[in-house]
Amino acid sequence: MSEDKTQKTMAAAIIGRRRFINTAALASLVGVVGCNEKSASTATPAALSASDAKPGNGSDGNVDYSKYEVHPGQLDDYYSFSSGGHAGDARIYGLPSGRLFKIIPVFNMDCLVGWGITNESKKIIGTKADGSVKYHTGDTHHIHPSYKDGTYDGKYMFVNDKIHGRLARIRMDTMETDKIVELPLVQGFHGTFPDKRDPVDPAINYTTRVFCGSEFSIPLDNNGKNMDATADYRSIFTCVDSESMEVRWQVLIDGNCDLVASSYDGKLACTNQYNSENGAHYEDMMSAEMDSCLFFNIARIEEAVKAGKFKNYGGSKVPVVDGTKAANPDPKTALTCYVPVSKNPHGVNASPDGKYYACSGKLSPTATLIEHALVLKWFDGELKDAREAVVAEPEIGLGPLHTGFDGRGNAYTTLFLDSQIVKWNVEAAIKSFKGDKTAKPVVDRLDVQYQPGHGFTSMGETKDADGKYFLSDNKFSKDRFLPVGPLHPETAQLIDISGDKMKLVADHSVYSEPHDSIIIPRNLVRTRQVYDINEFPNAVKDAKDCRVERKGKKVTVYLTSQAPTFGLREWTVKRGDEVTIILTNLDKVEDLTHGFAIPKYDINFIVNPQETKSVTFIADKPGVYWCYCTNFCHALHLEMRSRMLVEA
Ligand code: K7E
Ligand code: CUA
Ligand code: CA
Repeated sequence: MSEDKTQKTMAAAIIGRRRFINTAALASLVGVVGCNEKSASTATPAALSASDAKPGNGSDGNVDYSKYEVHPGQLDDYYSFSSGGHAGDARIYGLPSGRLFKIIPVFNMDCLVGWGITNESKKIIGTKADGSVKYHTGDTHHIHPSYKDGTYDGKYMFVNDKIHGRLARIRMDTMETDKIVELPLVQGFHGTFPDKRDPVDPAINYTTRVFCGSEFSIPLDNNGKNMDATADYRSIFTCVDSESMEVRWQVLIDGNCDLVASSYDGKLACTNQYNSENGAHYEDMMSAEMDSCLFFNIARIEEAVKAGKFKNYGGSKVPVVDGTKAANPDPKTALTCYVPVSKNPHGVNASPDGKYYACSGKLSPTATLIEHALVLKWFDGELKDAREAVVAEPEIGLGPLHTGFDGRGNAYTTLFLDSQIVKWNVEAAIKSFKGDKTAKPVVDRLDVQYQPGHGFTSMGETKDADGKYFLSDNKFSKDRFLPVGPLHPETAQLIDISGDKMKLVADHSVYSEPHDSIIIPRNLVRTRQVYDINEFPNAVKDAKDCRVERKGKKVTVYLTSQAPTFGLREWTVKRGDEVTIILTNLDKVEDLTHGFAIPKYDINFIVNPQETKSVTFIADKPGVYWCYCTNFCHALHLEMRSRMLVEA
């Protein structure tokens, strides 16, 4: 088919389906979301058995798959860091192999590493007055590393918890969560993005702020007295300090926040709004033809905070400035700019050249392209209308969600309903928007299996986008893998975008449910192999220091591990004692991790080389307990044990 004919056929298909989606009753719309024509025809999952699977579906005779294999002993070229959704964790994969390397516990409990079990991890997660973990669940949607001068500095990654409104920080040298903050006045904290340089002081060109958007509006004083006055519900935009992880300031807004993007010059942050209606029910949330992409003028907000132009709400001490439309009538002093975009947008992504933001339509078959410089002009009072900042709105297909960029002027958007990735050219989209009929924004389409959510390009969220890979994190896998019961794995499909045509080169199964990910070349990630024993103030630095100390009913057991022994062969406590075990791993050899478990006391954690961890529990069950090493460390690993006697 000629390019022109392809374009026409695609356009006809889009328009045909668009009419359907716009006129369909709400009930059928929900039907479309759950099951489109393509996915319905591919498989009947309930009846699928291993022998029914059709290998080769989507495979292409023109692709040399061996180019993307990673052979035994070879290393991957890229890391992929992924948020784990309602598992509450974050994951590290290798690309192109798709091999899973590590699951980083963040908001969830993890009995392998002892996250949520050790005193140190409980302190990070947060505890109730009685010392028990405050929340056991988390819902991680977005993960983004810290920046220096528009690209990753390898220092931190930031992850959100949608459920409880928390932001976590992961240290990239150890790949462990080291701080968590709970945002005040927030429910449904969804989008998050670090700034890419400090906007106030040009000399500071690294991440100092992390922006957080709250999706659900709630009464500002959520005291149980207001269910129905939804006009008083509010959504809040939050800024967290990347070093102290304290909340710096918040902005009261109209409508809600969804995804968040930050600019490359540090001047703006933005969030797409799908519920500018402030509706409480979904039909209310889609009643308006247009919603917004809301921009925040960071310097003005920080000046307002400094000048004391803020309020406090709901007992929180965090300054809240007013970013509502009513409070910001003059663009020249406004803290916020609401750019109208088409109906219920989903993601918003900044292009690597720093010039544009792409907002996807979700309920409109379009992407809206907003120019950074024009939003700044609006703030200078030079535009009549914020809508003038929109420079393109190409029709790209049904259910557009997230966009990645290749650094060569092309955008790649996931189409949830069409189960496709669409590649479109930014300059062509701008020309077409200006009325140039010869400009054809859409340059390629590729079917994915099935219903893609996030999609992202290698280094695509940095100024160093390399245009090599696009990964499509799909929400349904249906017939792509051996059936494993009603809960299917999801598919992460690797697409080579280095040529004119996208090439699907691998299906990777991923544990439910990956949300967002990023792809980083391996040379930007520098991890440590051994801890510094001095990092831990409570370290037991010598096996000779192992001992039991008693202060009343409080007993501390100082313990070391060194393959294949623990520093104490046995020790005794009394029933009712509050026992704290401090364990330092004295082994200095890379990869020589030990574990420590006590039967019936629900204790299980690991200590990496030169690391110290501790646990505290009440010795309420008399008897002899074998405390054993859980991590295979030595030929005498099974013999690596110690005994605790709890005297009756
Ligand atoms: Cu990043 Cu799924 Cu939370 Cu889009 S959201 S798909
Ligand atoms: Cu130490 Cu196994
Ligand atoms: Ca809406």
